[in-house]
Amino acid sequence: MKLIENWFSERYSDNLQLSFRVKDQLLSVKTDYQRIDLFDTYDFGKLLSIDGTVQLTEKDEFVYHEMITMVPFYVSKSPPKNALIIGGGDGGAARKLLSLGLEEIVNVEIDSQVVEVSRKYFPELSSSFNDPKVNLIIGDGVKYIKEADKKFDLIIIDSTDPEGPAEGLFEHDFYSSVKKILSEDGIVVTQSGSPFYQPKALSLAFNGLSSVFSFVKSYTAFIPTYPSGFWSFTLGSEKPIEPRTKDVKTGKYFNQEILEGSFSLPQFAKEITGQ
Ligand code: AG3
Repeated sequence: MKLIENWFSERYSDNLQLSFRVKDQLLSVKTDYQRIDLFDTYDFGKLLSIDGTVQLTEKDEFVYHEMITMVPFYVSKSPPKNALIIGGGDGGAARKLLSLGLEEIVNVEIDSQVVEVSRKYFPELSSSFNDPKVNLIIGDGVKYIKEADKKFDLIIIDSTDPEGPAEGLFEHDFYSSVKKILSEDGIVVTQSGSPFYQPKALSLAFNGLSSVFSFVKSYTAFIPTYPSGFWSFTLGSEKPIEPRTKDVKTGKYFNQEILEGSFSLPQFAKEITGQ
């Protein structure tokens, strides 16, 4: 008879958490940057957590990875040919970009252990790192962007939340160095948190990008394993951000209607972005 059930919980506040019943804990390591845990959950398959926050699960990673790649791809003035990913050590964003036909992808992840864990437990996502079109660099994204001597059509900030090591990725100075390495029609996207539970993440990203770029827009997606299940992303560009109206590929979440509809924000979210 089994007497003990095991659960992993992400705590949202002192009074609220989301719990996953787990079959097993596959890994727990403290790296130079953060704590990484991996669980085998009943409902969502393998789950990767960093510092106690859900980063991805096998079952719903497709929503996040499609939305952080396909939306910027299909709203940018001309189709991006090369891209820079900051974070994204699981390989999920790079994998989607390859499927969109990008010719060159630089992926800068600060923590080599995220890559190692993903290679072992999420081989489908991390297989993108074996593609010769992807250049994986283990290093500090902020430093890379400051020193880069080439331009990118698409820059994706696939980071953890702005509490902790990723804080600097939501600041004006960082966005202005991003702008310097974007090509003329280029576009940047960042994950910007749950509008309901983390309004500060969204306002930081929106205001930070607005202090640097002429055009800034936020959009949202349904991601069941992130706080509140309602997640935001924010784009910045020097060119108008307009959804393409034809020849748009379909994903498992993404389609033409989502491309347009994800920019319709509930009033409370609009107000966070000061609109
Ligand atoms: N990076 C963003 C995850 C943010 C989740 N936040 C939370 N659970 N509180 C996802 C990495 C996937 N490539």
